[in-house]
Amino acid sequence: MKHFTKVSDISDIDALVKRARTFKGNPTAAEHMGQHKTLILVFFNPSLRTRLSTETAGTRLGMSVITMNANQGWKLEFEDQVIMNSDRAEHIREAAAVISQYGDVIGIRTFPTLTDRDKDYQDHILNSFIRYAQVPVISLESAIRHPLQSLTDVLTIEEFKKTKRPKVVLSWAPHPKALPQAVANSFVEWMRATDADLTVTHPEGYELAPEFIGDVPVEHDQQKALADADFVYVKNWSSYRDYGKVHTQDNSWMITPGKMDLTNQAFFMHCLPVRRNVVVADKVIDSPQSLVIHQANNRQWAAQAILEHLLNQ
Ligand code: AN0
Ligand code: CP
Repeated sequence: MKHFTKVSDISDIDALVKRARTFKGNPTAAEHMGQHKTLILVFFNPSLRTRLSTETAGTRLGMSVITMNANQGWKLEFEDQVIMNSDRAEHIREAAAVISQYGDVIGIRTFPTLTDRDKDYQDHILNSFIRYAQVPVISLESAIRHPLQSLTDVLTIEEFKKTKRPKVVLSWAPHPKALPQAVANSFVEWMRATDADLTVTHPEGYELAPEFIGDVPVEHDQQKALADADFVYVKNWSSYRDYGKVHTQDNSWMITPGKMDLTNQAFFMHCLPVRRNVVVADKVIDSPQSLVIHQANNRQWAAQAILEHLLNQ
């Protein structure tokens, strides 16, 4: 059974991006293919873009869409052979099997613990759903990846790039809260699978997991990294090494007009939500070089292409 949780689930990224662009030009291109099929989206934490874009995508394919907010009150047990006398009222084995009785595709959104690195990097919650579900599962952002966002970002770069192999810089930025590495991990994973010249820049201590960064060049001098960039993708993440910790909120890492001046008139990208004047200065996010709303728009076409891909099996 096909699932969608990571780049290696896709054998032909170009074809998928092409299909997403087709949907962008013609949203009703496959308006009946999901008829009489149900999409069930389960959110263990809040979402604006992922929720609305995936609901829209399912509806445009003719699917019925049910969204379940599971961030309050629905406490699932994921461990096996436990005596279930805590506040966890239902086991993942039954929960995933039950959802599969009603849904033809299941989407799961979950955040990491940011305290238990091993469990997070096994993607314990998402993989438990996959193990016990009887239908295809889509990751709506897991503990360590955000593949719908990354597919969107590949699509957006494809639309705006002026050279075949653009220079793309992923820059860490400050943030007051500890955030997952998911968006950064996934972005690197997808950039490595496409034709891009990627550099990652972050302060010491924010190294990404070795299995994600691979041999991608890392430059600790942000200004050096930004030189001649065509795309600047900005995201905060907490430490992987000192797991889940925020070492610095050094605001000298914020993206400012002066930093964008170092680039090759680069486009500014961010997955949103973004903290203005912490991560990026107003002048940059409000400039014509900012692609953040294009990215949000593209979420629906990426989701539509993925849903069609999973229904076609
Ligand atoms: C989340 C994160 O960094 O993973 C969601 C991004 C899609 N961001 C926040 O919680 C602010
Ligand atoms: N970019 C993104 O996934 O946003 P949400 O958290 O609002 O879904």
